[in-house]
Amino acid sequence: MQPEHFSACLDMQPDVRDALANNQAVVALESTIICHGMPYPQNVETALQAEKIVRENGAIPATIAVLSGRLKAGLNGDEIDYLGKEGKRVTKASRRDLPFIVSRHEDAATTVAATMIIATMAGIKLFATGGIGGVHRGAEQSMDISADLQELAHSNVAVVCAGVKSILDIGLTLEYLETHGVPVIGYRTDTLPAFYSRSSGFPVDCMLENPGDIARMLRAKWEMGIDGGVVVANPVPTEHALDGGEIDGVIDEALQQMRQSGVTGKDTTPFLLARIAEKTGGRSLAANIELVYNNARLAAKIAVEYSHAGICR
Ligand code: PSU
Ligand code: MN
Repeated sequence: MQPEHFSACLDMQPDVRDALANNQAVVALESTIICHGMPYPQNVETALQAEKIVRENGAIPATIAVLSGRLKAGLNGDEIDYLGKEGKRVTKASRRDLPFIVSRHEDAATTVAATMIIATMAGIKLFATGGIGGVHRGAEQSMDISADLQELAHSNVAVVCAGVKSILDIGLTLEYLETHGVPVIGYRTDTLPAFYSRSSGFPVDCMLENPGDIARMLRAKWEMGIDGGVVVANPVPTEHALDGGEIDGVIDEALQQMRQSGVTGKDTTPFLLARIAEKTGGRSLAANIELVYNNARLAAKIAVEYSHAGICR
């Protein structure tokens, strides 16, 4: 399989490069979740364990970040540890930020959008994370809509996530995805999961029951030349789910604190995640970690099926 774009700024880890050259399964993992989504040391433990789960399920993990201006498709353990310890001192980079980071030889943690860009350069089709960005509540005033959604509109990468958190406007996020032609698959669920809880009540476009069906859907989309990403929504495992009503109350309080503290822009998601973890006594963090593992597992299974699926041939 040839990378879709070659970039002289891209470094691929040897096992990632070899796997892609041999049409073997690879799963991208993001790094904003490491630097801005979780505290140290849970962030490093989660990132390493997610890589292990990807391997146990037959795929090669490629954790993506920018180090000294080099786009990295695949990090080693020391690099993950470095990012985890640096945490919020590392810039959170989305599409608009990458040119500054690269030209100034800086480090950056990549959001879903920036990770999709680098995955596309490398030729990686499957990507596992916790949650995607979306249309924020009150976006009709703030215009705060994550660049993740525009990237999903254009980049040919499937993002396995636990749905959309209710720090966002879930209904508007789904409308935005529909407008841009981004399919939303529910894995064994017909409603969109709400990250910490298993259902938001909003219907998904299509429920699919197994990784092979998802892989064939992806082949069909991209072999027809219908460019753009796909959201694969995978509910948090039942035993780790939080009660939807409780978490909504916590999120409402956190949103109020955010408005009072004047936090805006790209600082909003990290601020809200930290407040929610405080208010749930760490239970939200435990759920977050488990849903990342669950997504890494599913993404690896889809990547394996994708590597031998052929719908149109
Ligand atoms: N949701 C989480 N944890 C995260 C993020 C989202 O539960 O760490 C991160 C992802 O990297 C996502 C980014 O791409 O936040 C979205 O940020 P923004 O809304 O600024 O685009
Ligand atoms: Mn934003």
